[in-house]
Amino acid sequence: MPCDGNASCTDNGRTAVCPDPADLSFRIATLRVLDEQGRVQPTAEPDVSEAELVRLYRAMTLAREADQRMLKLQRQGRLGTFPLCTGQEAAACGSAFALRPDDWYAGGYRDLGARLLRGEKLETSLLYWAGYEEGNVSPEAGRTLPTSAIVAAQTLHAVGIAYAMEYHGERAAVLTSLGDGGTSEGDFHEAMNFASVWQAPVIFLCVNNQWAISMPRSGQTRSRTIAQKAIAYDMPGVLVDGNDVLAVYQATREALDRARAGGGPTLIEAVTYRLMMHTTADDPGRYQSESELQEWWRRDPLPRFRTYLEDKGFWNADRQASLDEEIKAEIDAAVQALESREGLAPDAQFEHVYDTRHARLEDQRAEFLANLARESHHA
Ligand SMILES: Cc1ncc(C[n+]2csc(CCOP(=O)(O)OP(=O)(O)O)c2C)c(N)n1
Ligand SMILES: [Mg+2]
Repeated sequence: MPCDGNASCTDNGRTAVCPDPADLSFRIATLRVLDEQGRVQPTAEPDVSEAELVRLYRAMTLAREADQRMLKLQRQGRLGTFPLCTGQEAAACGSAFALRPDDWYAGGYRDLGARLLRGEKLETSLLYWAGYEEGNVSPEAGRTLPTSAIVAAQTLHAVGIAYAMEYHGERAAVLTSLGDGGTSEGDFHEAMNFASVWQAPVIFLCVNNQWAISMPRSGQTRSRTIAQKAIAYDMPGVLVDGNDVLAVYQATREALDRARAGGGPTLIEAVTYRLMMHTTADDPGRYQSESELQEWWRRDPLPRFRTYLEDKGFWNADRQASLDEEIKAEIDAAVQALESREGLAPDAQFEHVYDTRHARLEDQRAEFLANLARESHHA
């Protein structure tokens, strides 16, 4: 149950994570299950089996380790530019963990853990960021849309799907995720509006990582919370500690249950932090304060969830060691599969734009190839 701000949100770190509900002139439900040390608030603890909790922890760990390996690959020129998800595993994994296979998922570009939980192979994610069209296709992930690099566009797709399901009488729901910067896009507001008008079964998860590239959240909106934007659309808005995987799971689960039962959309704000660069093409040292970064590393969602699992007797150093080995082997295999592929032609970017070849695009391709030939001649 979302608390009223009194029960599970009273530890010292809370005000740095989300505003005190008492400071707001309206009511926004807030939710936290694990405090920053990983201690559980028993009345808020969701009922999840040991095996399922371990599956969730594994997905978070795989996302973190894959992210860090991808960074090395990119630095070695073996992978394209990509956005890092380190620090945001609880938001991505906790939300996707609440989905059923017959629900849809329409994510953004920083949701690796969610895609893995949906069943996408790591190799497919690597193919996407290496520029292969096949990276857009992951039948193993079921009802999961391809990665959206267009900020907030996926929220419209999600509402369309949710409306169609409602129309056909399907009792399933859609989860879409976007960033704090995405809430400045018209697409987001159009999506929220029609989701509400149609009472479509869709959950908007805003992963507030405090930054839109170098633009801080304060330069994005004057709203004290992003969750409160739900009020304008007359839908529930929930503020969760986005580094608390159980809180994200619980909030998403309740919103999904409500949506499937005909209760309409929900906006969830998961407050977290981008611990690495925006993408590998960014240098956050130019705009991010070191002390703020350190403050958020202290709230790292992974050790926090691990402490919870250890306290329950579900986890220990031996299990961690074998998981680390298993994950390393999985990542090695995915990288090997990527690198055993034939390389992409330099003009591969001109394929797949249209179903049939388009004269103007073909002119651009010819110009591009001519430039490339000229440059390599000079070199
Ligand atoms: C429609 C659109 N405008 C601009 C961009 C360029 N762009 C890529 S990521 C980004 C920042 C988005 O920030 P946020 O929504 O907070 O997500 P985050 O990257 O922090 O996860 C921008 C402006 C884009 N991809 N799509
Ligand atoms: Mg952001």
